[in-house]
Amino acid sequence: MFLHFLALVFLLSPGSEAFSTTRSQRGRIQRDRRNIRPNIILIITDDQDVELGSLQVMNKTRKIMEEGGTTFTNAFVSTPMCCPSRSSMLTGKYVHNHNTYTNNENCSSPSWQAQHEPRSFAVYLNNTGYRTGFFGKYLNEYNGSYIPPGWREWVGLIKNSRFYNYTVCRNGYKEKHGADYAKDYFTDLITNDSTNFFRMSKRMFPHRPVMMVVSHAAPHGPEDSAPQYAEHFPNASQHITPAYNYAPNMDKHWIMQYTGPMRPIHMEFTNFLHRKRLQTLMSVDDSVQKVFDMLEETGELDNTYVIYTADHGYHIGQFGLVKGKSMPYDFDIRVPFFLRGPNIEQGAVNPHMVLNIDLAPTILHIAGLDPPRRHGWEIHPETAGAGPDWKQIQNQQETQSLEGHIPGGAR
Ligand SMILES: *[C@@H]1O[C@H](CO)[C@@H](O)[C@H](O)[C@H]1NC(C)=O
Ligand SMILES: *[C@@H]1O[C@H](CO)[C@@H](O)[C@H](O)[C@H]1NC(C)=O
Ligand SMILES: *[C@@H]1O[C@H](CO)[C@@H](O)[C@H](O)[C@H]1NC(C)=O
Ligand SMILES: *[C@@H]1O[C@H](CO)[C@@H](O)[C@H](O)[C@H]1NC(C)=O
Ligand SMILES: *[C@@H]1O[C@H](CO)[C@@H](O)[C@H](O)[C@H]1NC(C)=O
Ligand SMILES: *[C@@H]1O[C@H](CO)[C@@H](O)[C@H](O)[C@H]1NC(C)=O
Ligand SMILES: *[C@@H]1O[C@H](CO)[C@@H](O)[C@H](O)[C@H]1NC(C)=O
Ligand SMILES: [Ca+2]
Repeated sequence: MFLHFLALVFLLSPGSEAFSTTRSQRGRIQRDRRNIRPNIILIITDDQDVELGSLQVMNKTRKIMEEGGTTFTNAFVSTPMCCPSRSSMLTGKYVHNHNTYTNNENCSSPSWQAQHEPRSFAVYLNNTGYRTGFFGKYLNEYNGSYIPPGWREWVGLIKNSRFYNYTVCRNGYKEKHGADYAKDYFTDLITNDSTNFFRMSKRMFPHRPVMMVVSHAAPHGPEDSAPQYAEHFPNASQHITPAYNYAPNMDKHWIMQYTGPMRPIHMEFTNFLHRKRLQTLMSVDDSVQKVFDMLEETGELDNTYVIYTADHGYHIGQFGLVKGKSMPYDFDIRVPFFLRGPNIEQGAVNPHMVLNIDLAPTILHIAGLDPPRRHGWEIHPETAGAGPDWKQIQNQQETQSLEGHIPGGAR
């Protein structure tokens, strides 16, 4: 923003003939830009923790999203499991209103397809002229037999996360991938496809805003890293938090009362798993950099919002639980949440609570649409840096969320 301002001042100072031509052209482009609604890019990772320090190794992402945007330090998902959380992200609804309670039953089911999927944020954005694209992991039971409504460009992974030997549905056609890094590595494939889509959209339809989702498999299992990162972090130990191997816990729910301390072989496994997860995230870090570079190259950086988050957190040894998610504790419900873009304060930290159900309303708000009644509440870019108005908005949010808690109530 500051650099942008400097450039403007520079351009407005009197100069040569050549200079004034540039100036008027630039001025026209600036004016045109102001009339174009912002682009929105949502980057999602699969099973990425906050508590186990996975962001510590993502230097590029932190530079772009943390230094370049606002960090929400109290971001949570309402249900820490893949398909339920993803269904909430798409619709802005709590699980008890979209009825996807697990990764199997009702995940991408006929009832989901009939009742909820036609009301995802993509549908509203496409209907008002956004060029929409989805790239990557969708819902665990998605089988590639259809293209979900609202997505103009669709590269959806069939079934659960994989890095090699997977099939995607590419605009209706099933495309099989093998295990050749240069051709098939999933993180790189969706990075290439999404950035190409954005560039092509801007070339062919320079006046239309783009909304795209880049939905990574990392750091989910099978944790296959790119070959160049396969030896990284030999002794990484960020997962050894105060809760690591703290068990049993008689003051917690029944599973925790029965879960005892890990054996040495389990602890060795936790170190191995943590290392593998970090290795896969290096390619996501590169991906975020590629998306950022593409935005700079196309001149769209100043008119683009980027959100980075995950479908839920993760545990590796916390309270003696060797690995996994779906527990109602900080390590599983907390997620990374960064937002950058026009009017978003850079380097700010916002401690107020945001949820996965706030994503859809936030995206609709940024797109200039009046969010239909949902459970979540939108983040306003002007106050995202926890400015003076935030509290008022937060109060509204709390009122709304309470109403949303009534099953079968506000939809
Ligand atoms: C991230 O940056 C820090 C500080 O410059 C450096 O020590 C570390 O090696 C970097 N990590 C990676 C994975 O590049
Ligand atoms: C699936 O969703 C339907 C309607 O949305 C609901 O009636 C049904 O109970 C759900 N099934 C399960 C197993 O939750
Ligand atoms: C894919 O899922 C749809 C329902 O969403 C179902 O009708 C169809 O039979 C499934 N196809 C395959 C190949 O499993
Ligand atoms: C996008 O919206 C346009 C205009 O409402 C509609 O014609 C088109 O079918 C929609 N495309 C998708 C993929 O939903
Ligand atoms: C991919 O499939 C091939 C052939 O079945 C197999 O040899 C290879 O180990 C698989 N690779 C991965 C990473 O799954
Ligand atoms: C992605 O693009 C890069 C640069 O063009 C290329 O080297 C790489 O092989 C591509 N990867 C995939 C999986 O398409
Ligand atoms: C990792 O730990 C091993 C055994 O403690 C040690 O020999 C090695 O130097 C460490 N590697 C790094 C890169 O710190
Ligand atoms: Ca997940």
